[in-house]
Amino acid sequence: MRVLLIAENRQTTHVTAFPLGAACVAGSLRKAGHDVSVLDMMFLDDWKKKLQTLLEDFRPDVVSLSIRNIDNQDSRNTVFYLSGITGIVRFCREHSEAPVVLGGAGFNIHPAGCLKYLGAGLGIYGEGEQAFPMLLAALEKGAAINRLPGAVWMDGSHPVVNPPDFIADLDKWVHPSYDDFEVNSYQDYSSGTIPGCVTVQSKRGCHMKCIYCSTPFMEGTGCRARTIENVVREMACLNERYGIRRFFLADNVFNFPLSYAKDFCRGILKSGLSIEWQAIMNPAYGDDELFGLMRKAGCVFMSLGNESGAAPVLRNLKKGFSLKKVREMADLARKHDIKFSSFLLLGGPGENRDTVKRSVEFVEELAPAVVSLKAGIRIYPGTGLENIAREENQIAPGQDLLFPAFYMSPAIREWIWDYLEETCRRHERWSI
Ligand code: B12
Ligand code: SF4
Repeated sequence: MRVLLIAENRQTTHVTAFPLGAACVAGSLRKAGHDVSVLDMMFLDDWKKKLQTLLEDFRPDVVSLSIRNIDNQDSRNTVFYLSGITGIVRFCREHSEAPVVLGGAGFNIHPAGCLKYLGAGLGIYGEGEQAFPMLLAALEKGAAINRLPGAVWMDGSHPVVNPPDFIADLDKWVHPSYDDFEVNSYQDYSSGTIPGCVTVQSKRGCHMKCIYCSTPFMEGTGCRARTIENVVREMACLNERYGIRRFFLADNVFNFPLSYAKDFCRGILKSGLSIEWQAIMNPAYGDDELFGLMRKAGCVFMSLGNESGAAPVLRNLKKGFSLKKVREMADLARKHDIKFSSFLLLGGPGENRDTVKRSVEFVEELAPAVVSLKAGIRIYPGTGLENIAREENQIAPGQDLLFPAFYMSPAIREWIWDYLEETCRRHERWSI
């Protein structure tokens, strides 16, 4: 089939995020024998012109849309990106009769809500590599789709969502088609705090139980890893073919399993690649050997997801690590010359004036290169935080969490923003 795949994200918050999900889907569609055309909107000035040309010249049998973010997860300056995406779906409908299939990390937050809101007919919940070709095969044959894993469709005016299957063997299915994207532009364009880079992913899934997180739904609770040779080969190929030397590991938790993280670094060292990379680290796992290996292998920066500096709040968020461990990780990073950012996600259950103050003091003591302060936690459907928010009437009965809603401890609501603004005025590289 002729499949048009649109990567809609144009956000440059922190970084121009490489559309790795769309690249993975493009790769699997090509492998399944489809004729694929990709439209990446990130660097386009006039997407309508380009999209119209593609719809008219390529004449897709199916139009598919990769949705990365539905909102900016920001309780103070909330932006609901999905409203902008309605225009893209409408435009496709006006210029083509092809069915529109949705997918992506943002779509996975609330597949039923996205499908209905955008007025599209079909979607894939979860990973697209295996499920999307299966959906296309069914469409081609005119077969039923209601038993396909991850299939999302409209039954009259009601969206129906099938549970996803998680890919067991990532090596077999994950072959991102980087060639379909302007990888060099992603490396060259630095928009915010993170220098331009290209993303790679070595594993999926997270076993942790942080009460607000959507990842276990999207990627499962078991860790599934690619072989290290495979990931390193991909990075070497990007390096040789396009001169890519700055990478971002898109893994939710780079440093788990610890032995895998160490082997990954050893794999890069063995390959002789001269690159720089950064990763998202959970403070729960790490030792001197890991940090030494990371630095030698080219890691220059890590996002240390400590979220709070007050033990009772960490416990309530079910973060699964201690403040002692966070300090140890920061010390190791400093020792091995890896810069790091710290992130405070304030306002969770049990947060009060004392815990906020302790968190700020804790981060001052850590002295990261960059600090990001957020108050109010986005309530994602199906999470423990949703249950707490409902019990405390922070969300109304029946309130649809497609639209951004935030948990905010009542004890800090009145004064938190003034306090954070004042805190940022005292610290050069801290921001809200
Ligand atoms: C790495 C990451 C980052 C890095 C990005 C670094 C970089 N250079 O790219 C950093 C930390 C900078 C970041 C920033 C932000 N992020 Co972020 N990020 C992630 C993370 C952990 C992984 C994304 C990724 O690359 N995944 C790898 C690919 C392979 O997976 P995928 O995109 O999901 O694609 C698969 C499926 O979705 C599906 N699929 C994808 N497209 C399509 C299309 C079709 C047609 C089909 C059928 C299927 C399909 O198949 C793919 C392969 O299996 C996700 C969490 C997560 N678990 O997904 C959050 C996530 C995407 N981020 C999120 C958000 C909100 C943001 C920010 C807006 C936060 C902020 N306020 O700063 C910014 C926006 C950045 C931007 N410019 O867009 C949210 C989005 C949810 C939402 N509310 O909309 C997520 C889901 C986290 C969460 N809360 O659960 N992020
Ligand atoms: S460690 Fe990260 S990805 Fe895992 S559940 Fe917690 S916040 Fe989510």
